[in-house]
Amino acid sequence: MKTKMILAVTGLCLSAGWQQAEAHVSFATPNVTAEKTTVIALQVPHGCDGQPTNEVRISLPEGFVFAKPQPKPGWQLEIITGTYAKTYDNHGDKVTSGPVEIRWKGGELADAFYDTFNIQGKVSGIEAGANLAFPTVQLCGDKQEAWTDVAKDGADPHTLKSPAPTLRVVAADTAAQAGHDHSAMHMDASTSAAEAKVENAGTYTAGDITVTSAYARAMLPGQPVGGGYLTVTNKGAIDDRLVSATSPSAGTVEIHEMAMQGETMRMRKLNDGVAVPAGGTVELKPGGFHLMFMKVKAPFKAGDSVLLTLTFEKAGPVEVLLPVKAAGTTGTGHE
Ligand SMILES: [Cu+2]
Repeated sequence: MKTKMILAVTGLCLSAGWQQAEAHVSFATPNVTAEKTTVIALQVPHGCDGQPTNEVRISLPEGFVFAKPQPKPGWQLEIITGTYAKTYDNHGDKVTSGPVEIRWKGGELADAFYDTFNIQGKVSGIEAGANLAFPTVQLCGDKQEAWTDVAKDGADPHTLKSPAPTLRVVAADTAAQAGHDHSAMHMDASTSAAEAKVENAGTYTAGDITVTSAYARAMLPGQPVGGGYLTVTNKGAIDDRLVSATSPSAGTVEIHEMAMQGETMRMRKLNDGVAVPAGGTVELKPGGFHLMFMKVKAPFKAGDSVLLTLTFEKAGPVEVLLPVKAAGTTGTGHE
């Protein structure tokens, strides 16, 4: 498959409904609770260039332990074991080795079909807010599809051509609280974890709109644009919309969306901004909606703060200070 990243500068008429999950191998639930036995569901949305999938291989990262795959009718299982880098406690037993790769083999998943592959396991010894990548390969006869690109720490997944499916680790206590409520609370759990990770992230309010977890990425030398991320919550009963953003640190600030259209990852400018429905929460995050600082006056450095004014249709302007977090080794995909 040719996955290309295209910066769509023109007003492409993209139909609603396409999502990253439709084209990439990904997990059904993007968050995983630390230190709790859980089932993760890998979604395989298509074959390799139209060929049916005969084998799915998933590598388990350090910190995802005591893994047990769920057998699937029509597929044989192979579990490859290895030594863990750390020692884990399994109900009092010290465990130093276990499954490091799982293979479902000998099946036939037609390109027109979708399926999930489940693994029970536990995330242990990993900080909340971290991302765990599970590099995955689909084998289809003599073809293969490798989902093995992993963003370097702090890097923007914008630049990944074939991203490995990842899970975001959520703190056990936050998720436990969320568990008492309906599913919408899970969003709050992940937001809290993200907040906890960003130092000095403030809460900014105008009317019914609250902005939290705001940050910008440090820019690499020669990188022309910077990325900004934040979470917007609308506590009101009326739909609102983030219509524009400005910053004294940049010539212009654009509202972008990164998403899969068919098999192509596209970046596009949202001229109408982003809707924030009544009672809803919208996350601007790497790989999804985000702010793009264009014509940046001086490259953002870790430890700096970037002043940003967001303008909402109903709530009006909100001033937000974005702490700058360290960048990884990759850019934003806007070069
Ligand atoms: Cu962008």
